[in-house]
Amino acid sequence: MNISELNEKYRIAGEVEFTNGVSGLPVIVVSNQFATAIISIYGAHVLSYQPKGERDILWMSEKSAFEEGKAIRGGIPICFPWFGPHPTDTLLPQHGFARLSFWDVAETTTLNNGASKIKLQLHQTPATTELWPFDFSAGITVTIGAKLEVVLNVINTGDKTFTYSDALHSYLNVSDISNINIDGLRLSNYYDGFGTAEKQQDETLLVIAKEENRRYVHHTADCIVYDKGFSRKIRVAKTGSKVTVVWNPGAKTSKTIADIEDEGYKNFICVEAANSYDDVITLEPGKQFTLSTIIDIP
Ligand code: TA6
Repeated sequence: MNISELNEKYRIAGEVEFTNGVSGLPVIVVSNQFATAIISIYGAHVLSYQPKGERDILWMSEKSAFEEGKAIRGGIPICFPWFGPHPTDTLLPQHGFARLSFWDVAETTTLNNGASKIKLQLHQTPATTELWPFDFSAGITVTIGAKLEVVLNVINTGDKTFTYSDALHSYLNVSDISNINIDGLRLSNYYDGFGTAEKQQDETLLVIAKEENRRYVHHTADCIVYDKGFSRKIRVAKTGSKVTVVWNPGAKTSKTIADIEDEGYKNFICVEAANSYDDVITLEPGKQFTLSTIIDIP
């Protein structure tokens, strides 16, 4: 559907509008009593969520590509049907094809409490089947209210059991990485990057003083990012996930990532709800599973 067809079918006057975003990629602009938000149809990707009177909760790279075939850097990329490199073929796209696909708009609704609900869907296509030989229906439901909720629901619509990993790869907007610390991870075990040695975090508040790529396992608690520069805290809650990823590339690695400004690493921290490691999801035909993240300023 083109922009005018989308507006005709799914526009909610004064609340939900479809338009061409950067480089013409179609986006959904939401504005209600709680917040404004922008969702890219490419990737079913929340680009911005700004509660009334607040700075954006999500970070977006000034150097992000907005181009079919490339991932958007910032916001909330959807990693599916694998998180990180493909488990057996590293030539396949990192973090799967969901963030590189155009999704279908399925629903726009105003909820009774005034929040806006947007639903997008993705099914197998010949291109996805080449990368991942299964029939599926994936839904992303974004609710923009006093909290931002992003829900990834996956249904096995085929006749073969499949296994997948996933993540809601939230980039949180912070004043400066040296101003923040993260609560909610104490006594959790984690892997460093893709390493195999499991460590335990002793400290209550995690300070990010260098590159970090921690995958906390058996972790279901909320994380709170305290940001003294912006005088706020961001809470990241989740359901359907036992792995929490905390990622910041630090100064050196940031310079090697083409779509992040050299100093860009200072302004975000990723706190991600994931199913990975011993929490990958196996779905028999007809079964479904739901992962969600809920982000707010408590
Ligand atoms: O979630 C952390 C991570 O998996 C890191 O290993 C890092 O590579 C990051 O995601 C970004 O991945 P991307 O493919 O978007 O560059």
